[in-house]
Amino acid sequence: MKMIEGHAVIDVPDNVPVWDIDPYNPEILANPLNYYAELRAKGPFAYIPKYGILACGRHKENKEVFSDWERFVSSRGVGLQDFKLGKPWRDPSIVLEVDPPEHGRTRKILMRLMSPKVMRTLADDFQLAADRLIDELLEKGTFEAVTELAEVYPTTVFPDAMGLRACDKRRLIDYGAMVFNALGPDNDLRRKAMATAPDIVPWITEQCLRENLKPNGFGAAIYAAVDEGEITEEEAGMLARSLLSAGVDTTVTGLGSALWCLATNPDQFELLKSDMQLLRPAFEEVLRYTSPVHSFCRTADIDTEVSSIKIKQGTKILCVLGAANMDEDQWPGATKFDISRKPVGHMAMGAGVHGCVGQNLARAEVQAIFTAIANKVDTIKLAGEAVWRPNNAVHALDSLPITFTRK
Ligand code: OVV
Repeated sequence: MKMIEGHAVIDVPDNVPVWDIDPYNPEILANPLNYYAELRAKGPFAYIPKYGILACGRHKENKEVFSDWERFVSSRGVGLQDFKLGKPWRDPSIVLEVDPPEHGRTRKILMRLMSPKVMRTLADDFQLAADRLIDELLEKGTFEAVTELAEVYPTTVFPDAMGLRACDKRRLIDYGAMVFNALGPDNDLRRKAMATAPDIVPWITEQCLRENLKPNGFGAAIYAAVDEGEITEEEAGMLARSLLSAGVDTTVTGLGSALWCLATNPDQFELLKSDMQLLRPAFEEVLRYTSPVHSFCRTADIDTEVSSIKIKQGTKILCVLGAANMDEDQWPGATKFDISRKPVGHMAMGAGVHGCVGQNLARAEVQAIFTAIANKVDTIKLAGEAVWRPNNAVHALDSLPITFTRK
């Protein structure tokens, strides 16, 4: 059996075009729109010979593959590596990298922590922190929105909500970036990220222990499930690890992209200020338009068929969520950022049983920041070039110079 990047290489299925491209090329990762459009134009799937995988870019197939956990499993890994054929770099996540019915048992616990009811108890603290940060940035006028806003806010409110006793902003952000880069091939991006593992991983593991989590946070609530006999002590540590893996870098990315959308679409910012009802749809449109998680894989666990294409057991499918979110057939005028669009069914938080479990928390953070901005800021302007940072699974800004003027 021929292997590439830890998975079996499949033959080209009938009626699937071969596309000689590297989706993990840093230039493509930084500015992916042309790649997204070309991938959709190829048809339901394209075969990528460099990795021996199928990629899908249209909304229809992305939705079908992502929603069907029985045929397209997560337990074989959601990156290029097939966990059935080799051991991953860390123990598999007990919520992301498992299938039902096991998945339901662990997911249920995280769902409870992230319920709208729990979010309401956090709202005042989140708003206070957002108001304070936006006031500080208004004092500065011009600032670097990635390091001074996007990275600051989640690393202020999340460790508190989690109940972390120690807060190392850099390690929290870099761990997320590492976990997401690890989903790609063994390229420079992955190797550079993994080089930080010996420093970061033991620190993360330690923060996930019961004694390092304060009462009242998400961490303590996870350990309460141990005391109820729902999960083991070790599983609690693993669930805490999931929150630290997926809860920081993603929201940092989403906030940076939200600022970029407002700065580059002043008419939409005016619209938002004039109608605060648009606050939530505005964030959904940010998600659709920028797709913070640009791609995730699934693995076909049986021989099957999607859109009349035969897919063999063991096939890795690169689901390019960013491309699905720009599909004109699903979103007319897709390349326009339009906060009145209400893009129900976007793929930025996934779909189906594995849909982002922290989405209420992400929305609560952005709600607080958008509220503070809409109340206090008159104009948002780019003060320099926006630069994107390549990552094998995340589409994030590297730098975003911004000028705020006061209302
Ligand atoms: C990168 C990522 C996304 C979602 C969940 C997890 C990780 C996890 O560790 O559970």
